[in-house]
Amino acid sequence: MVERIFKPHKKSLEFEEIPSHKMTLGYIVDQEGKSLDEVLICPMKAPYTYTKEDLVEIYCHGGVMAVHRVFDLILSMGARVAEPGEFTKRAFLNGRIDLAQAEAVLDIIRSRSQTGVDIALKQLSGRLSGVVESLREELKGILVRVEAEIDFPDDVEGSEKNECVEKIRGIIEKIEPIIESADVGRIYREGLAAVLVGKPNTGKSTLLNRLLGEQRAIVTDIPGTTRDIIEEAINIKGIALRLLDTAGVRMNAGMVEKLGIEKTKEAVERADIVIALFDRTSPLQEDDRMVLEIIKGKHCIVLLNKTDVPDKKLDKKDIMELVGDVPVIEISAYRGWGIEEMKNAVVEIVGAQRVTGEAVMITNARHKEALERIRKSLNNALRAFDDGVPLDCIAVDLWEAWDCLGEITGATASEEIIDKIFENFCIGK
Ligand SMILES: Nc1nc2c(ncn2[C@@H]2O[C@H](COP(=O)(O)OP(=O)(O)OP(=O)(O)O)[C@@H](O)[C@H]2O)c(=O)[nH]1
Ligand SMILES: [Mg+2]
Repeated sequence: MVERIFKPHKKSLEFEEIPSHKMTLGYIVDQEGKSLDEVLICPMKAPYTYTKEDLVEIYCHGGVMAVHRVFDLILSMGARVAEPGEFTKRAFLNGRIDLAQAEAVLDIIRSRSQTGVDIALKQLSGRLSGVVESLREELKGILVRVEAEIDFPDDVEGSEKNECVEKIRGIIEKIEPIIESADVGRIYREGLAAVLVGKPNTGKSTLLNRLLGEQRAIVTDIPGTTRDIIEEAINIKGIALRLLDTAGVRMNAGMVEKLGIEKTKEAVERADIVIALFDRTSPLQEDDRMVLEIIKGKHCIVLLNKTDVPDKKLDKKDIMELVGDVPVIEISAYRGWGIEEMKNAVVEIVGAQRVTGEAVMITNARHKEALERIRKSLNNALRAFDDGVPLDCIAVDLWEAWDCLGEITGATASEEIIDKIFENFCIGK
């Protein structure tokens, strides 16, 4: 089709002569010969393309009109808009990438932090798939032995069983750290919900503004300034944070403020991490105790704000005793003191140190769920070996684990799973 609508600037050049994977300049022209835009086109011959099929890319000028004119022309000539994820789905169906790699493409598009992209890129390069494939090979070795023993029970020695048990244990040991990495991985991909809480006037909005580097939230010395939750995205040392500034928590609040406080409590419930502020210039009050109550049991960082004021009425030691095993950091949101230390505490909570190594990480809930099922099946098999259960029953557990491993890379994934994955893609890609 493109040959009918593309006129190269070099008049003598026939469309078929344009080399694959090379850019050529020309016009897109409609049926009447009218030029719609000056463009670059890049024909790409199979199999070295995204989908392993013949592709052509057209680079229009930016803006809306030029793109629409070219787009409408192509549609009027019989092309159709790609379904969500269709290109990546074709790449998968044509065997260029496996399912885990296809999902990595989605993760790259959606990632909200640099590290999230790094993890997804590793997955796209086949790191996870490689591990899954090698685990499948190992499991296949075990299955071959178990099946052989079922078919020819007299030919197999007793030590075989011990060896299988050892090998299954080995697989479980390899799976466990990957499952554990999922929570950290999710945080890198989606970002971490961090909520600022404290009684009114402790400096929550000042801290939000400080971290954003702009005057986003209104700051006044009137307690109860923030009423509704303000959410902003920030990045702390590679970790994407959805930072929520909330209404100050206090006992004697008016109607509107009370509603705000309810929202604060809900936000704390849902948060991955809570940053609680206390004002060093005032002694601990009933409202502060209410805050301490709300944050109990959460991943928490405690900040003692306004350390720039010499007259301190709140003792760090007292607070440390009250909160237990939680970092307590002295800051001045106003002056920007202690902010670096606070950021390090956030990184520590997220467990970023686990990302830097060469270990395989997963970010995807589907992969985690599949790995958990594999671990369960393998543990069932181990227990069955222990209880002397007949081998054909043990084989069922092992086959189940085998199938689940295949679900991750798509080797044994059902059509339903595959469709669901690609539905999440944006149009086209
Ligand atoms: N000296 C000093 N003043 C601060 C600091 N941080 C905030 N303040 C002041 O404290 C007052 C309250 O600050 P906000 O940031 O509005 O406090 P908030 O916690 O958001 O208050 P609510 O929205 O009412 O819950 C303002 O007058 C700020 O200028 C600080 O580090 N040092
Ligand atoms: Mg505020």
